[in-house]
Amino acid sequence: KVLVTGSLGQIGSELVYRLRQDNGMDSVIATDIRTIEGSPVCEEGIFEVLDVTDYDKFLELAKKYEVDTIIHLAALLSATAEARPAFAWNLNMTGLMNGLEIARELNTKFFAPSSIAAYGPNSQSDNTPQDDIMRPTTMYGVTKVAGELLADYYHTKYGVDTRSVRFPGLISYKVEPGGGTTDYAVDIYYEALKSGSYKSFIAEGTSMDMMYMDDAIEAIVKLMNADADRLVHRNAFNITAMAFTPEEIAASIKKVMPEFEMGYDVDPIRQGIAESWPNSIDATCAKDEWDFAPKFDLDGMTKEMLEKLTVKLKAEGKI
Ligand code: VAH
Repeated sequence: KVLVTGSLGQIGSELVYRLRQDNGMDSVIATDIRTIEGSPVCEEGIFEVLDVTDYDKFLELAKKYEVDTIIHLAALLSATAEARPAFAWNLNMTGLMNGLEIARELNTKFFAPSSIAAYGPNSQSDNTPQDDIMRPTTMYGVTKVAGELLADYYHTKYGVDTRSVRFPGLISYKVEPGGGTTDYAVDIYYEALKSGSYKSFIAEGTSMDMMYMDDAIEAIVKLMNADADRLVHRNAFNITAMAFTPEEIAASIKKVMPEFEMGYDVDPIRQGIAESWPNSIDATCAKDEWDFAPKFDLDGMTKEMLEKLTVKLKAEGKI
């Protein structure tokens, strides 16, 4: 059984759906700090309210359901963390430490995502290698590097089976992301359909790694099922499907919606965060050690997003 924290989030909601599909409705203990009326995450299968900073409750649930894997997704993303750095450190690191301690005590597998945000301005900018200098200048990035070091420590010192990936920006249509810097690449699809235009808060020419959510979910499942003997790295593997700038995703949308108009209203805070991250990272180790193989490129993602969002926004009466 798998316990998932942050199950109502952008990644959690899709991962819970996939794991319930793969292994049965009662194979997943979905948890989040809140409930959402009508969400299938809460209303189908097993759902428990959990604040991951509450060690006793976290341990109680892991024991009650005799979980063998913990997938810890509850955390603040980059822009939110930058606005509330002390709170972000406490949530991101206390939650992670609790999860690792419980994984050690109950001998479970453990996954908590890192991010391209773990790199900083003096990391190699293009095609950043798996093992490069990591001195991020955002609180989010600091929690991601600290998280990677903690997870590797629990593997080396206690033998806990910890595994992780450095996610790029994730694009999806089911549940909107919250508080990320790459969220412009999700917002643009909603606005293209709702208003036919979008004002990007990230400037032209700013390249960042991105991936469609289906590839991200497949990556988590594939890594957690990979043969441990093949893993040279553990926390955390670079993964990416593409890297693009705002004008490039706009051009991709224009191929489907020629009238779409792109504008810019740059947010200096999120632009500053974006500029501290790599333009593109290298995912060779993930491909070599556990056969990572993303399926969606930019035009494939644009086609899927516009099709699925049209259905969703029509059902919600928004277009
Ligand atoms: C963010 N979507 O923008 C997340 C992610 C690489 C970006 O970490 O904070």
